[in-house]
Amino acid sequence: MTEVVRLENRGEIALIMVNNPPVNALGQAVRQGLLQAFRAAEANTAVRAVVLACEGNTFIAGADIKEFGKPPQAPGLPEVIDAIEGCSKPSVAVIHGTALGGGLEVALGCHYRIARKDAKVGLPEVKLGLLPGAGGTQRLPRLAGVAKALDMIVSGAPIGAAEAMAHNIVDELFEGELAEAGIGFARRLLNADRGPRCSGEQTLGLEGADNEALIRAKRAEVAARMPGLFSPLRCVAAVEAAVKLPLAEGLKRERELFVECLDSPQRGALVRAFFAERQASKINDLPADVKPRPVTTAAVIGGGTMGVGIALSFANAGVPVKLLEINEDALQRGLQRARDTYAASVKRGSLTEEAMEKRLSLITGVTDYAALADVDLVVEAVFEDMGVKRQVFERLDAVCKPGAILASNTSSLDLNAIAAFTKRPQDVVGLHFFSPANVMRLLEVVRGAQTSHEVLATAMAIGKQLKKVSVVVGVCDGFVGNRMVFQYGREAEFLLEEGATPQQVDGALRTFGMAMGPFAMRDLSGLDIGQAIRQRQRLTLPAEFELPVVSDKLCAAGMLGQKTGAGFYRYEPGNRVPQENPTLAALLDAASQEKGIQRRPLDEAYIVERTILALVNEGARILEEGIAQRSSDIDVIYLNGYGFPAFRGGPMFYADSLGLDVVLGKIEALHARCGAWWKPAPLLERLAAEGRRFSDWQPGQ
Ligand code: T1G
Repeated sequence: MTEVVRLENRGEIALIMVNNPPVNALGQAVRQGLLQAFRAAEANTAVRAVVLACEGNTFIAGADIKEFGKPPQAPGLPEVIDAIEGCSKPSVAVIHGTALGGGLEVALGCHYRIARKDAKVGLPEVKLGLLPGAGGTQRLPRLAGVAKALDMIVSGAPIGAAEAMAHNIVDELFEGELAEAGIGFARRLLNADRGPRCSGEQTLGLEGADNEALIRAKRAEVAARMPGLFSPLRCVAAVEAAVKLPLAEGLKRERELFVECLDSPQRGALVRAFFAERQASKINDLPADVKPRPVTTAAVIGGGTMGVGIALSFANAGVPVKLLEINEDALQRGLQRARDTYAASVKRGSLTEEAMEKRLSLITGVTDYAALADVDLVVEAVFEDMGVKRQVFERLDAVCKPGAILASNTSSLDLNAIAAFTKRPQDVVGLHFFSPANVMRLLEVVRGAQTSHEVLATAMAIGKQLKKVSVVVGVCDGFVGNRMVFQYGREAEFLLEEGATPQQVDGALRTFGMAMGPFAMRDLSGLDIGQAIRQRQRLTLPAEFELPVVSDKLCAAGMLGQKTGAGFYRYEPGNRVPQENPTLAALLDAASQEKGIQRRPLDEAYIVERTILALVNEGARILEEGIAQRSSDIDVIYLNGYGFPAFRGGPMFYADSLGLDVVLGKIEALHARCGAWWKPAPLLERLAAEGRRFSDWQPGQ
């Protein structure tokens, strides 16, 4: 065996335990150990059955993702699973935690499976740009049926143990100790004289449905809903092979398709995104011994859209939260908004009435600051005005207990100035949620100049508790996400003055993979927000930094986007689908004439270059100023808060994939053509000259 796989004989039953923290990933030593252990059990005549279980929090959670892209090391996982399935003695996989990817495939190679009631099983490979490459696409349909297999493999979403049992993936549920449950089940198999049962030989799942139709429908669904993604269609093709081919040939076809996915650039981007999200939780200069403060009660100031969304986030995480508004009427509106939000989830079936009431019971409405004296954390979510922020933070400073953390949800104001309103700047931090705060996973944790290590660690811990993807950012106008999106939106608007329409710009960026085009996004958030920022910037911007005029003209005409029924697009009452705004063409002509621009058709590549490279250039400045710790943090922000396509890895990863010399060349050409905004960031120039990538760069280099 190896140090990560242990074999012990419990009478006539061989117990194989995997112990490869933190998630029992199937690294080479685990594969080697499993192969040796099953061969030893096979050879031992005293052994009549085999039980496979894992130490730690979970059954095997998949292949070792860190191995992808490196030369394969024997034994391969398919070889290990063949040995398991081919064992002449019945084997039982004991599942707890999350049996994912190769972990579930190992379990499917075992002859029987039992699962702890709170366990989950899944095949999330598609989220990494892959497909199950060790028999999952062939064995799962044979057990669970083609429809269920297609859903699980194409979505990558795990299912609970009970659902797995309902679909023949798991034979029995258990509670309590793993090895005992497995050995007990194995003994009952032997007593009932039940031997090996190979999943690969099951046919029940392939019968009784029009599998061809199911596959056609899923293929059409993937083509419509996941344009641009490489692996989902290959997932469908692999399941189709299970329907059409015997197991051995199906496994070969699966392996071919798996290698196609492994070699695709999308796998590289998606795997990097997986690790980038986990890397973002690490703070470079935070001493290892810093412990977060306990947060058992919270409060939110402001019952508007953001404030209620934040309060819901705490309630969803089981944290009691007080919602403070300035008067009873405003408070009741806020509490009603909370109830309505949950009621919509109940109506959709994604929340039970009971869960809704339980969560609502965690939200207490108050109007008196004195009620906040005992809370551990307060998040201010009031109007974006420094005068209002000052009033709130002075009150909080006077009322809240020593050690309470005072957080601001400000999206662009100076957190250091806000901290200065208090006598405890070390306890002030920014928690920038994204609307809707109870849905969006991204949380920018804004580190003030005086924010203490402990408060920063606590902010990251509360972000994880709220199931957010937390990224530490520094203090500047717009932090990271909004600072970059301002450049992106401005360039998109300049394109309207040069000759494009909103439909063309949004269409080009949707084709690139953005979840939403910039103009549909701005109509959603409201054009007046950008107008306020532009007005503030006009006071300080040097003359050579001109601004576009189209959205100002729309604001002047009262067209602020969805909330007024028209902006860059027109909206029918109660309908959010963007339609052409018939008054826009004249307005675009006026804007172009005002700028002395002869309108001309623009191609998609130019539209993508003008907008995406604007993100990259600003991201390089953000890195150099130390506002973000690493380029992958910027990418995590864009993947989780701005709809950047995960299969492209994020703006900085995308630039690295183009090559920074190529990116610099394009930005220099735009600088010559479009002026001051396009001055290449010095870091970009340096890295390009040195032949390096953003992902190679560390602060201070
Ligand atoms: N390989 C390597 N490292 C992994 C890993 C994996 N599969 N899963 C997690 N880690 C690391 C992670 O980087 C982090 O490291 C630590 O473990 C804790 O992770 C052949 C080809 C299991 C639900 O996609 O979904 O099998 O930051 O913070 O919140 O067909 O990890 O501590 O240094 O996420 O408790 C398929 C991916 C692989 C599962 C646990 N499997 N992992 O969540 O902890 S492809 C997956 C997860 C495959 C086969 C194919 C989650 C989790 P560090 P964490 P968590």
